[in-house]
Amino acid sequence: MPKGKLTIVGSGAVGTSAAHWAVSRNIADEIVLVDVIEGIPQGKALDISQSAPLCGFTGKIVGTCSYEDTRESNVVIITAGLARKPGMSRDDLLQKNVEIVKKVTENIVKFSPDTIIIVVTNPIDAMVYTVFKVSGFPKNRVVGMAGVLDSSRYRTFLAQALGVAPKDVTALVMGIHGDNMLPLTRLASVAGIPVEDLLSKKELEEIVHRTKFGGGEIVEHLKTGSAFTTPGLCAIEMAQSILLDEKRVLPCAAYLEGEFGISGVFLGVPVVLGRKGVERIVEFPLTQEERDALSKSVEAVKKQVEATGL
Ligand code: A3D
Repeated sequence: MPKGKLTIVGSGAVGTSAAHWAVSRNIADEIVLVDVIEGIPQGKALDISQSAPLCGFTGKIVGTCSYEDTRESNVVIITAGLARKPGMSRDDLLQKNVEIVKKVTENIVKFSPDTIIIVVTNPIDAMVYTVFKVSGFPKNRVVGMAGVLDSSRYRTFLAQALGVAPKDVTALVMGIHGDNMLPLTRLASVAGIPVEDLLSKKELEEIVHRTKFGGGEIVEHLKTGSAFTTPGLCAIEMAQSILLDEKRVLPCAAYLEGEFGISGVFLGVPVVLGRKGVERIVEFPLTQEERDALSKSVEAVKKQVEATGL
């Protein structure tokens, strides 16, 4: 059965990582890596293609600066734009990245009017809105990556504190990709056992705090950019669920129209991802405290969206 065509726009750190994971997981028949800098996507695609005999990739990988090559993509991941440096917030990237993301979206829509777009460029909750507005796509075909990464960070820190295998920890982070995100302690569990029964309140508070600032912690170490290996994998986790119609339940920035009592913004919520993109938002009851925390996320996202001028 054909798996489809995947385009990754932006061949920097995250785009290259995404291409690497897509090849190692063999999730597409064709992978197209795009950038504005001549030579970069071509060289990187060639390098990655030479891993095929070792990892079992059976498709084709193309590096290009021309959107002609992206024609009829089934899924497009947008990573084009500036990344954070120490001392910068995600909001500092907004104005420059809005311009980049607008241009990229116009080109994608021109050659792949039926595609599903996964947005990674920061500040993600505003960039995914930008793609939604500029593309004119229905809400199921535009989605943002952040919750998969924040939840994976949360699960990692919980597993480390508990001394257990990370894959046995299940946890959900909702809301904005920023300081006001909402790691849900109430729902985190290890093999079905609530973490609240295994860790103290203080330990859990420290883990929640580290999760919220997990991206910044990496930026402080790297100094020249932000996290890329796991962000690339998270985008591929989403692309794979769409291309292979896996119907995974993943936390993603999805457009809300009344779910969780919120409308008119993209916000991190659990969704079912399949061949049609965001096939369903999984709504469940929140406590008053969680609803209040989510409201703070909504206010922060609205401010970002206002700043885009869209
Ligand atoms: P970087 O390594 O600088 O790569 C960005 C690439 O985009 C460069 O190769 C640029 O040449 C390219 N580019 C710039 N303008 C265009 C354009 N118009 N068309 C095509 N390509 C273009 O950055 P990165 O890969 O580390 O990060 C990329 C973006 O992802 C940044 O905005 C990061 O903040 C964001 N990011 C988001 C997350 C989330 O969890 C949401 C995680 C990590 C990074």
